[in-house]
Amino acid sequence: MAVRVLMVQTPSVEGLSPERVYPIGIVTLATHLKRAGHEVELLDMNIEADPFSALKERLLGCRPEVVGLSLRNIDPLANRTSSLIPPFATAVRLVAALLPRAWIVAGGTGFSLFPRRIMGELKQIHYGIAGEAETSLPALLASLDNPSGIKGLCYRKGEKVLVNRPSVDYDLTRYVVPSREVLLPRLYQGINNYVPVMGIETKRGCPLKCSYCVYPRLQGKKLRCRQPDGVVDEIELLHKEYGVKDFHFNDPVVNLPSGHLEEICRELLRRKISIAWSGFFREDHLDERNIRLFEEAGCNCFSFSPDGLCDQSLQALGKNLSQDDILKAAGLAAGTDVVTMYHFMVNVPGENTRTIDSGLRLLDRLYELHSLKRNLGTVVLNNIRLMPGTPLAETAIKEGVIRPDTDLLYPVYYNPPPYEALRYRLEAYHLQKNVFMWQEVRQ
Ligand code: B12
Repeated sequence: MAVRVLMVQTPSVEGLSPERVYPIGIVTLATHLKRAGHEVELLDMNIEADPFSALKERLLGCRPEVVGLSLRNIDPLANRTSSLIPPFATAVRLVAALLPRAWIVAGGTGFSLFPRRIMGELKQIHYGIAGEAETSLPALLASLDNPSGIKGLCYRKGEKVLVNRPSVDYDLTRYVVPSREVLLPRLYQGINNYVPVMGIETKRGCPLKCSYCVYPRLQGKKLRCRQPDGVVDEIELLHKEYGVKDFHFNDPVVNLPSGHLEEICRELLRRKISIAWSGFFREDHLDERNIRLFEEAGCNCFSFSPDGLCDQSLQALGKNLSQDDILKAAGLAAGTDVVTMYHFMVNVPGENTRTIDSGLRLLDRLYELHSLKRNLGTVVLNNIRLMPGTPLAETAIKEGVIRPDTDLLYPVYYNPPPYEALRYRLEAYHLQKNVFMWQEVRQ
């Protein structure tokens, strides 16, 4: 039976932050729901001047039987201590108050990281789906009164919240391209300064074992790749039909497995599609040939997240990467006409005067390498946000940095003494180099 559904992207950024992203998760789900015969409307609260009035208006105008609330981000990360749970909780309460008979279903990455915690607190949520939901959400809509055996389904049994094992097997070789007709890309034009608004998935899954990261938990450990042709068809369509010129490849790591991104790039070149794109690259899978190919095919930013600033930190973070790998990749990227960004974690387990010194030398080397072409965009330095179920959260408990019952739903960073202020010191060190490089001021 056809159900009337409103899918809502709840606030993903703090009020004044201008960088928004096109909500590919709910657009993907709306596409699947429409194919299953449901009537679907979408609302992205992030592009509304008055998000809660917009939500109220849409709820009363559309009168949905099911409201899907997507919680993408729990908090803004980046050392900030604000939370996106309060606006999410408010959205839940508003739906329940205005439409007491509607089913409220929650999902999204933020929700998937804390399904029990969130449903335990927000009793108005009837169901949740942890993880990907292309198959599970249509299955839930077909059995709202008595769903069973649905992957990732979060449901209540008395006071308890039960969570089925999430899906990590949506077949990406049969990927259904999200229909951008349901939420027009032009609504997002001109909002951002840095981040490409439009994301494209070329794969899901991450086989790496970084000790602080939740990506394998969100998408599974196995790489599931789309057909390169299909990815390029999607880019071509977005470029021709909607005038999109700038894309972000939303994969956890864009150049894994070797060969897949290369095929996409060759196809972009073969079809002479002139667009710009970016993604997060793994250092040890770059070489002279593929980096040239990536540049030629439109890469306009190499983002690296080596995270560890020296070999000991890289090991502590489970990166399976060395400082030499970072420098080799940096050398390759520095030789292109593309901007490079580096992300590092500061005050990681085992930090000491030697690791700090080695980290400073690495920053020196990166700036030296990039000084010739002045193509180092920035270095982002963060403390690590502790996430439940990660090896680092266990370490933090063992070290007494957090208690076993510390509520990780709200921002908690790994930043024990005596190096709590290290981030500021490294930031000052890097920022001067960065500004001096771009302003051509000699030190
Ligand atoms: C690509 C990406 C980015 C790109 C986005 C580019 C773009 N234009 O889209 C960039 C690098 C710009 C970025 C930025 C940020 N990101 Co980000 N990002 C990702 C990443 C790797 C993939 C997200 C994605 O698009 N997946 C593909 C879509 C299709 O999947 P999905 O959204 O998960 O949707 C599926 C399910 O969740 C579910 N679902 C979704 N909604 C709903 C709703 C309902 C009702 C139901 C039932 C199901 C459901 O079904 C969907 C289909 O299967 C994730 C990590 C990951 N592996 O998931 C982090 C992630 C989502 N990002 C995160 C964060 C925090 C941010 C930033 C705040 C970081 C920062 N400080 O700048 C910003 C915020 C940007 C914004 N405005 O929202 C966190 C969120 C968790 C948290 N700690 O809060 C994640 C999980 C990464 C992490 N570090 O843990 N990000």
